[in-house]
Amino acid sequence: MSSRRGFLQNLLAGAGLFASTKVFSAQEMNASPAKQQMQPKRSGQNEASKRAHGLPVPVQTPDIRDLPFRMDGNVKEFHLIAEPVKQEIVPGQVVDLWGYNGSAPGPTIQITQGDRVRIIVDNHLPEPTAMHWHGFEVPYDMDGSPGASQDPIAPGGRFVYEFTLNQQGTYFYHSHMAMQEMMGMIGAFIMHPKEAHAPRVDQDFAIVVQEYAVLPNSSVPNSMNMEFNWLTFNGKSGPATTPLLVRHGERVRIRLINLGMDHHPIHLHGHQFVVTGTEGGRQPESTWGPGNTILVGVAQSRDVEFVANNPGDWMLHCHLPHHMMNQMSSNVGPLSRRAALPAGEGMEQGMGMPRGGSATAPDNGPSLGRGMGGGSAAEKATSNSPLNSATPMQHQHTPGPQMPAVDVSKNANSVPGFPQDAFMEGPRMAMDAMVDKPENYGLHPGWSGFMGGMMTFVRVLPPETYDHIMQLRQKQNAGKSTEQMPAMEHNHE
Ligand SMILES: [Cu+2]
Repeated sequence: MSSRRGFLQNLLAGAGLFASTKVFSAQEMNASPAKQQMQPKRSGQNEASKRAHGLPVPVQTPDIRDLPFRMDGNVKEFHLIAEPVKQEIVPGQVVDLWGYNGSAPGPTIQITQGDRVRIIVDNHLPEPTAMHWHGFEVPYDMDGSPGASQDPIAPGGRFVYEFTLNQQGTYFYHSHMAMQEMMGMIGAFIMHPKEAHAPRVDQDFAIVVQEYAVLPNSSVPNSMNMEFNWLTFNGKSGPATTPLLVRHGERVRIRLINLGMDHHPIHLHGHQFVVTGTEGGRQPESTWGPGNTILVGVAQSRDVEFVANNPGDWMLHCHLPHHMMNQMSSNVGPLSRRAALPAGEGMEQGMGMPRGGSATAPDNGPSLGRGMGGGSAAEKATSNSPLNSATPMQHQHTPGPQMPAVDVSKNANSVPGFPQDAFMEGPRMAMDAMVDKPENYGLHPGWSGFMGGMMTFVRVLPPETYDHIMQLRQKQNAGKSTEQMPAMEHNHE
């Protein structure tokens, strides 16, 4: 993982703005304006350090690395490798996805408005791919639309994209093969303005939201499903998502990016925010209105900003109920309360469990009803609609005051629909330890039992706690080498 300081050095070296990076530390870059005013002015500050306060802070993508780059003259050169990846969504749940450079979503790319950028894309997939730069105003032959602006990149092949970027905002890159998108092939592409937007944010985060249908007995998502059981923020489901850490009083931006089959209403607890940007870039301040839920539609991005003026560990999550859960079918209903499920052929057939191979494998076609041949048309159309039912729907009148008193804790099983949220205290506590990391320091005991799917925390912390967690994180990262460019053979003519 490249450190923030490393990123800044690269960013600035690339932008060619400053000869020396000594003049501003990561701390100075992140200090809130209020905090800076309280600190006595240090001697030795020069023009550069004053100007540095006008630079945007680098974006953090929790659980996802930044893509490193190198300078080739005045060109920032990146190297993306489209490849199969093993993505651990929660501890023990490793899914076979397709992504870039070892993760899905792929690493985050950060550039500055005006940069000349070269991105070498290698295809290590067994089928053709093409890289589309979503919303980029680039020459047509750089658009990455297969069959139109270019031929697809063959397996083992390479395509070199190069363009100058004059936009700013929250963009993304993705494969332009539809079903490859459903396998995870997307990544954030942040275009920073040369000068930070006002009011300047102290913390800036990016979250890519994705969804997968991973059927029982399979590690490969069924890219044809319309209902999803694994919902992710940056390739992790709660409680494995890494919280967003901010100091009390800081101004925060969160950039949400969605590429999947659903639109996600993302909700923040404890604060009102304003929407300051879309996939088209910064929005004029006259459009900002308060809210606490933002619908991030498919192929859209939304930037929200707020002042973290309310201390606490605030949930940030998609509010679709099924998207706040993991592996929904095994969480709900009477079966979820059995210590061990009775095994048998009946369940396998009933749930359409693939036996070997993925849901997209040929042997599983008939059992999952995805035959596309003439035979499928012979199936009889059926409907469960009440309108077609022989018995008309009956209205039930609730007895109201005559309702007998029930001790629900003793008679839970007599309540139709029970259980919906079946948990046991033991596993809950154990899960806290399983997902332990510096960023989770001090969370409420048992917290992890209530986090699933597209859920994380915005932790608005006292400065001391924030600093303590940063120290813990530094300790944990000590000795880990920083990210290098992937090796490649490439000649510049
Ligand atoms: Cu959702």
